[in-house]
Amino acid sequence: MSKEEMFKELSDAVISCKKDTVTAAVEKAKGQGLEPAEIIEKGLATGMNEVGILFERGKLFLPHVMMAAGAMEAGVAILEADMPKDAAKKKLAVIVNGTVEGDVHDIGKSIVSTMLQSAGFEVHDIGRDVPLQDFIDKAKETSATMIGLSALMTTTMQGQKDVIEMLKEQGMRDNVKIMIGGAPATQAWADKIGADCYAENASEAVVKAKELLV
Ligand code: HCB
Repeated sequence: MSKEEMFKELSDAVISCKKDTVTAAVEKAKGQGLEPAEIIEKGLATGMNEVGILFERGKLFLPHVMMAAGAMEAGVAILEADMPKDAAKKKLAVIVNGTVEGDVHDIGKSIVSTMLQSAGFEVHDIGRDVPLQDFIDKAKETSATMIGLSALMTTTMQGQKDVIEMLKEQGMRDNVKIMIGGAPATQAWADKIGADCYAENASEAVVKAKELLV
């Protein structure tokens, strides 16, 4: 089976909303030597985006989206176990990562945390629907030099801007770099709110976070 066919099988498995189908497809992809990052981004995440489109068009309903999300999480969990932890190695930087207040979407944010961690960052994932001040408090507590802010809804992306404003008010803006991500975020939005970088996906988040170290 070609890589493209395998990606399609992974994507279709998520659209099927069936956990067993997803985990079987992930095991098969692993067996064929595909990297965890490409299994997630080119396979599972493509399927999840398609689920979003079908939901928008009224072809799938919320329970289906929840089942597809659970199935994708089960697939990602298999891959997370294979990713290097490098606990003994010196950490590149400390990052606080979470999904902003009012927003429960956390699949993408968690993938970003895992990939940053396996790339050598010390990641403090503070979860989803996180009160905005908690990002700042956690950064102080852990001496983090980066904060990752995920928002999946147009109604919650304002939280990304608010954290930046709160950092300025609290005299902390120069101490931490801000990375933003999530489906409605763009480079233009990052520029507008004064974020240090925007990452479209987890691989890009690793590249951009490393660039911020320089
Ligand atoms: Co949800 N939902 N949802 N949802 N949902 C979206 C986001 C809509 C776009 C669907 C639609 O209408 N087309 C929409 C938002 C519309 C808007 O903008 N206003 C929407 C809605 C409306 C809602 C509810 C309000 C529905 C309702 O209750 N009526 C509700 C929200 C409640 C709330 O938050 N207060 C809701 C609930 C749900 C769940 C629970 C069923 C489920 C989430 C489960 C979970 O996360 N644990 C869900 C899902 C799964 C989606 C869609 C279908 C997929 C999101 C996803 O997981 N994508 C989504 C449609 C879409 O986004 N196209 C839909 C896959 C991951 C891998 O991609 O973009 O999250 P990602 O992450 C990428 C990337 O963005 C980047 O890297 C990640 C990995 O590559 N990235 C970062 C993300 N965060 C980063 C942070 C960084 O620092 C750097 C990079």
